[in-house]
Amino acid sequence: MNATAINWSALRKDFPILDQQVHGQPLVYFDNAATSQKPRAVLDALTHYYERDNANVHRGIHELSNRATSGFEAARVRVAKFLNARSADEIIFTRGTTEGINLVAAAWGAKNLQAGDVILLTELEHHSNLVPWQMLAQRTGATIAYLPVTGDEGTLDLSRLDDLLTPRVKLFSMVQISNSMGTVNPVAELCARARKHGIITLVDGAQSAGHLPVDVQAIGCDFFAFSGHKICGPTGIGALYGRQEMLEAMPPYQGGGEMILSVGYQKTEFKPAPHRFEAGTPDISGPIGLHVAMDYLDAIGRANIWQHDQELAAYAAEKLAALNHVRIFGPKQNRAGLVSFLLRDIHAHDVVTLADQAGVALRGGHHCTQPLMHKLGVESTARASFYFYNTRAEVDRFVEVVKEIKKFFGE
Ligand code: 7TS
Repeated sequence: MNATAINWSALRKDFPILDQQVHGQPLVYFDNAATSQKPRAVLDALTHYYERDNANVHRGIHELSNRATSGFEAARVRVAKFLNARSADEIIFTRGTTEGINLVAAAWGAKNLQAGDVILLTELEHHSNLVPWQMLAQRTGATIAYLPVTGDEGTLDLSRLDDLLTPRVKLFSMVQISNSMGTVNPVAELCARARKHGIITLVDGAQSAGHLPVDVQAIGCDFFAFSGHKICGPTGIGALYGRQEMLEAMPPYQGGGEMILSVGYQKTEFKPAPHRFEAGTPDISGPIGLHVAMDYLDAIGRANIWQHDQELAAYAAEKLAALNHVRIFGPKQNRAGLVSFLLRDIHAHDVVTLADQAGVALRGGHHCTQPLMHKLGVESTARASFYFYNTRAEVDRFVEVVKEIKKFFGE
C-alpha cells in the first residue's frame, strides 16, 4: 500500500472522538503534537484487558497473571520491532518521553558525569530534554552547551557542531522532530559525528516515533525515548530504548519490587536490564494498548503517514503564507506535520480561543520550549499539528477560521 492508495478519510471512522461537534461546529482536531486520538481497536484492547485478563505481572502463577504477563512482555517485543532494536531486553517501559530522559539522566548521569564535563543539547529542545540535564548539571558540576538554531526556520546550525564536540562533552541529547517548529533533525548524522568522539547520544522521539519509520540501529543512538499517547496509544505509557551495553552498565533508576533478584536487610542484588529499571507494579494495560496502537500504525505504514502529514503541513503553511501579516515558523523544506504561526500582534491565546469557538482545536503558548521562544523574540505561537486522520478539507476550514479571526481583529 502506498500513501496515494490509502483512503485517509475512511480511517477517521476508527476514531469515535472525531465524530462530534464542539461549540456547534464539527470538531477539527489539530492538537496532535500534544496528544493523538485513539482508535477503537486500542479502546477495545483496554476494555478487554480489564474485563478478562487483569492481574499483576511477573509474580502470579495463575492463569490471569500469566495472561497479563504475556501481554505485557509481548508488548515489549513489539516496541523492539517498532524501533528496530536488536532485542526486547533493550526496551524499558516508562511513563513517557519525560520519564525516559529522566531515567537516563539519573541512572547513566549519576555514574558517568562529573564536574567539568559537558552535556550537549540543541536550542530546539522541549523542557523535558532540558530540565533533567540542568538538574543533573547542578548535582554534578557539569555544564550544558547548545547547538544553535538559525532563526524562524528553526534549523540547526550544523557548521557549529565540530567546535562544540570537545573532549569534555560526555553526552549529546537531541530532539528528532521539534514540537514547536516542525524541524526534522538529521539525527543519524548527529549521532555519527558524536560517536566519533566517543560521546553517548540520546534521541527524543516524542514527535517522530509515530510519524515516520524509526530504526534505532540506523540512527546509531545509544538511547531513544518516546510516548505512547502521541502515537495512538494510552496516556501514562512510553518506552526507552537503550543499547544493551549501556543498560547493563547502568545502576538502577528506582528501587522496589520487580527489579530485584534477592533482597537482604542490608543488601540487594538487582535483576539484569530491562527489569532492573522497572521498580514496582508497572502500568500493564498501557503496554497492551500501546501494542495495538503500534500494530494499527504499521498496518497503515509510517512511511505513508509521514508523506500524508508532510503534505498536509506544506499545504497549511502555503495557505497561511498567502495571508497578510502572518509569521510562520519552521523550515520551508521538509517540514514535519505541524505549523507554528503568529497573526501580526494578536496574542496566540486569543487566536486559539477564537479558533476553539469555531470547533478548531489548536495549541497556543511556548509549547514547553520557552528558551527557544525567547531566542526567536516571541512569548508564544499558535500551532496546528496534524496526524493521518486529518484532511485537506479540515485545513481549508482552519484557514477560513484564521481569516475570520484576522477580520475580528480589524484586518
Ligand atoms: N519531547 C518533545 C519533542 C515533545 O513534543 C514532548 C511533548 C515531550 C518531549 C514530552 O512528552 P511527554 O509525553 O513525556 O509529556 N510535547 C507536547 C506538546 O508539544 N504539547 O503538549 C505536549
